[in-house]
Amino acid sequence: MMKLFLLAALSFLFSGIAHTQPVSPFGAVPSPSQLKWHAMEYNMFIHFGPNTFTNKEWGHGDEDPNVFNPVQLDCRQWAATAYQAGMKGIIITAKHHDGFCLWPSHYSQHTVRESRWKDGQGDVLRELSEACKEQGLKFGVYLSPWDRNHPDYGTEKYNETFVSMLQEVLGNYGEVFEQWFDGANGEGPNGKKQVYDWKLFNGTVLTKQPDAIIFSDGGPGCRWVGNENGFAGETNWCTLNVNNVYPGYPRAEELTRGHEDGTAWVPAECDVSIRPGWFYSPESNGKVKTLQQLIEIYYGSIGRGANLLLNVPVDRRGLIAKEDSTRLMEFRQSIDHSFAENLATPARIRSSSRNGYAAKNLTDGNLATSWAPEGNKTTNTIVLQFEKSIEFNRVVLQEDVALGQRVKSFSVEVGDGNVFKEIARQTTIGFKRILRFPDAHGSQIRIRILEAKATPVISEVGVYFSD
Ligand code: FUL
Ligand code: CA
Repeated sequence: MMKLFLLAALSFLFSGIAHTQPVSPFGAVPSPSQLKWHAMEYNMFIHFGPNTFTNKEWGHGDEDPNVFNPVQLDCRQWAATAYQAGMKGIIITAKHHDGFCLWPSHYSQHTVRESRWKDGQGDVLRELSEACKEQGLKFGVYLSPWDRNHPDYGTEKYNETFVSMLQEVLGNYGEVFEQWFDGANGEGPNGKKQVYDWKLFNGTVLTKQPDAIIFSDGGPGCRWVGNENGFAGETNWCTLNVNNVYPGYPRAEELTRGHEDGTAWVPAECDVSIRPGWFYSPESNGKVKTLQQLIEIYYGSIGRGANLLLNVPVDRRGLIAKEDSTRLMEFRQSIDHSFAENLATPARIRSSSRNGYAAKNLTDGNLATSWAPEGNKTTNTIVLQFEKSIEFNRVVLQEDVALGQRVKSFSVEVGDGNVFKEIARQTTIGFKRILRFPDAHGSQIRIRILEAKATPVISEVGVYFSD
């Protein structure tokens, strides 16, 4: 009798557990390193090299290496600035199109070793990778396949030369979080022709740095957003049909939005410069982007689920100029101020929820816990109930992208009692979606998932008032 009772109790227990079905992944999903990359959100790009000293954007590769002489170079100043700006990593142009190597490469005669900087004994990658480590930042490298200096360029041998250079930058400076491959080529119809061996390049990166995110027009780690203004599409899918996209892909506008139902997870990265050019020039000292411009870029990139890679060109001394660092600090303060207090934290949340995906997970500040509705419904509502009327003008939503990107459209409504008024409507959410709207007041906020490709899974909801 006792045995029977135990069995019955056990089967009851198990049936309870059976109801807690984890949500299965949908479509293409990110790798663990892509998930970590998403969480970084905001990184610094640094364009630095002979162009810094010659007022050029695309050096020809015939520059005297002695033009490169940043006598006050201090990578700790760069890293401290990036850190204080709230950035998580720095990506440096180890070699731009002019072919000049910021490290003493054994595979080139056009490097820091040939310059008079530190009597040819310097190594910018060494100094920067060490400064990043000290500051707790991640380190990344840009290496241009297009090379206007190297004698091998335009011959079969060049692919091997480029691989050897990659092995140096990826093998000698510790962990590299992102490898940036520029798709630009200005050779023109009568120029040198080089067929790049992308398979070999990508394979080399992943052999040397298995966790590195490879940036190019088509990934595989992350993709160019299709413009250099800092804006992702209002609709932004992290997925891409990778077999159709290649470096130099002409239909760049597709990269701005991604491909819904794309075969691989290749999220967008918005690269944009804080000045009009990518490299420093004294003429651009008065042309650093305004605080308002940077704020628009923030909402247009991070606010649309992309990462922001903001270029801060180091000057001729080898320092970040005060015009740029002052603006970076103003920008950081402004964003911190806007998102200082999540008003959603004390709210009571009403919603249908699946076992193991409770509504309280939406406001626990933990991206690893999430809410999902009961059953397999693709539409649903979440109501945040406040003790008294609140004033707000920002809503932040984050999908649990570890399980794929699902939401196609949603709206935000405000209410008191039973009447709700729509204040915003948007399409995709992805890693993060920030909505901005005029000041709204009410004791209830209703979020409606209007269309999704599969059961929506949301990790966090934020409500803010920015004055
Ligand atoms: C482009 C390059 O041609 C620019 O000089 C710059 O490096 C930018 C980030 O990418 O393709
Ligand atoms: Ca959560």
